[in-house]
Amino acid sequence: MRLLTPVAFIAPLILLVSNCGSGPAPETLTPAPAALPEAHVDPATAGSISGRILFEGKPPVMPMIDMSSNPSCERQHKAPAKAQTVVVNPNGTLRYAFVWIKDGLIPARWTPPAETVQLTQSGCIYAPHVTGLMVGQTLEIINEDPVNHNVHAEAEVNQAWNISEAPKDEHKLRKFAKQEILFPMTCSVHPWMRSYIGVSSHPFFAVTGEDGAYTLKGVPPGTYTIEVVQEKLGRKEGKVTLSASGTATIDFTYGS
Ligand SMILES: [Cu+2]
Repeated sequence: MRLLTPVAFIAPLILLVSNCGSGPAPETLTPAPAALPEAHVDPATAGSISGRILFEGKPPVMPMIDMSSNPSCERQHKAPAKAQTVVVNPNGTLRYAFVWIKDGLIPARWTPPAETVQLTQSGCIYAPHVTGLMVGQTLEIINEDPVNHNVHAEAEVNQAWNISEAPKDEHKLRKFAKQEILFPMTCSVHPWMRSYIGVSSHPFFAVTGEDGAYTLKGVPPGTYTIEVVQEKLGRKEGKVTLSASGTATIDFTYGS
């Protein structure tokens, strides 16, 4: 057996001693950036901002999605599914428009809700087509299909990622660290699969539904820039002033 020399015994002891010095701890050398104050909304003066996202002109015809390359996907649809790139509701409004307060809020740290936001792969289509959630909130990704999907967050401000999700797999949970409005969520297996994610640092955002309307509730009084983002038709913004306990309305109109 090889005997250890006295030096081999002493060296680790010297290292231990040097680590117990009385100098400043490393973290005190680089002060943390000033944290934003926690957001506070006075319910006595909060109001709401609402409106509709209108579409003027002839609605574009959305193509049928060709799933023939994957019969397991195709079999789940009685009739071919339509692309959801531009969806005009029967009342002449736009569905799947993301609306949010782009500017005007006092800088603050907003706490995300504990509830997860679900994104489901069903019939090899993402549902909902557009999803909004807060920075730090959990996105729960579900695969209801009998096929493998590959969930690809094509984020640019946030870290992009690409994960596979097998049928009946455990739901994948992901959070986003930064505000980013909007970025595509695609599937590397099925090229037609495409949805959009909006990550907001505050809770004042909405995605329009079948009525093409939105309401942002619990907003402090102030003057705000409201922005609408539509994946194909682009961005529009407008200013609105909300009085204490008031309601403000701002509509946006896209055209063909
Ligand atoms: Cu897929």
